[in-house]
Amino acid sequence: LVEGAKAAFASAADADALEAARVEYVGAKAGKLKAAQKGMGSVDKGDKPAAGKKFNEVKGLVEAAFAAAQERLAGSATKGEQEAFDATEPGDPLRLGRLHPITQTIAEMRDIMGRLGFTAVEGPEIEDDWHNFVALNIPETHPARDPLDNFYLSTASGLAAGDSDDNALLLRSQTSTVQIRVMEDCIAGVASGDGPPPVRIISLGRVYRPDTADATHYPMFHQIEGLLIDKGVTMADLKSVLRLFCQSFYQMGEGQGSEDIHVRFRPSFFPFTEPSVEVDINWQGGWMEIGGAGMVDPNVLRAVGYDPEEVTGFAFGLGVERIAMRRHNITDIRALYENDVRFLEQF
Ligand code: FA5
Repeated sequence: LVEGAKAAFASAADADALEAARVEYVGAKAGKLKAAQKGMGSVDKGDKPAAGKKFNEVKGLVEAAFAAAQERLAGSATKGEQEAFDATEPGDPLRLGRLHPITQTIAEMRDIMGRLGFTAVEGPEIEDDWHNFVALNIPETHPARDPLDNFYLSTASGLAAGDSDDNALLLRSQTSTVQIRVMEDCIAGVASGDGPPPVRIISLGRVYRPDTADATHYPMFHQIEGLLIDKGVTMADLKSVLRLFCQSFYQMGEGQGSEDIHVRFRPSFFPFTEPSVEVDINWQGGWMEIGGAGMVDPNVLRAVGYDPEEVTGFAFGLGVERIAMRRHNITDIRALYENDVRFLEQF
């Protein structure tokens, strides 16, 4: 029995084979060891002590053979694992993320304008009626305030969309709101003796309009706003700054270089600038509108507490996506927000 058990356990190649051998020899119901124990009943009374001793000896040997086989199999399993792990193999490469092209564009724009002396400031994306319209000289009847052209948020009082309520809240439709906030702060600064103009800021951030998405429109996009207020600021300063900005931006890119960048100013109208212009750049054989600009309207200067006889200023607001599209030859703005990794990993 001992020899048979030893051979069976030693030849078991895997856990299943060992289990079968275990059932055969030490199984609690029909194992050979159990049968031998039952056979003890027919042994003569006088021989019983010796037979019992012998049985225990056999049982010990069989169990030891089983334990040895178990250990052998466990050992080889670990060894197998060790062999499968090869420390010299090259590891799985870590997939590095990268900044979204718009985030990269914003960083570059901030850098360029910083070198021109403009400090970046931020404003809230949820705005009130005053900063988005009233202080920007946009009267209550102006079509830009149409509920269909803005994302109004219902107000605590239950008033919504376009109601003449100075507390009406909306997702800002332009970064020009930040102009007002900065000028208000500056006036407060003057009042508290913190210092007079110049104001020289930019603000970069998201704006929202319920525009239907097409190749050049998206309901959420980014603008870069610029504002300069000082004594004797003229339209010539505005044009120079915008030209320098565009030239520097396209010089930094690998796409279309600055040598073929043309900036065109078209007379236009904005309630908060006078005179106003629309700014275009050449692209794909035509012109693409990138933003609006102009001299800050005296009414706006007055609304926040400046004396328009003393200071003048210019402001501009440009679409960040459109400017980035020309740089990277992206012909559809929607590609920027589809989160297709094959597209995004090219930047
Ligand atoms: C304005 O938003 C004015 N606040 C700009 C301004 C600032 C004028 C300061 C004067 C002084 P406009 O609505 O034209 O202007 O938008 C400016 C630019 O934002 C557009 O030229 C375009 O480049 C971009 N833009 C407008 N709507 C969208 C849209 N739905 N998707 C992507 N870009 C857009």
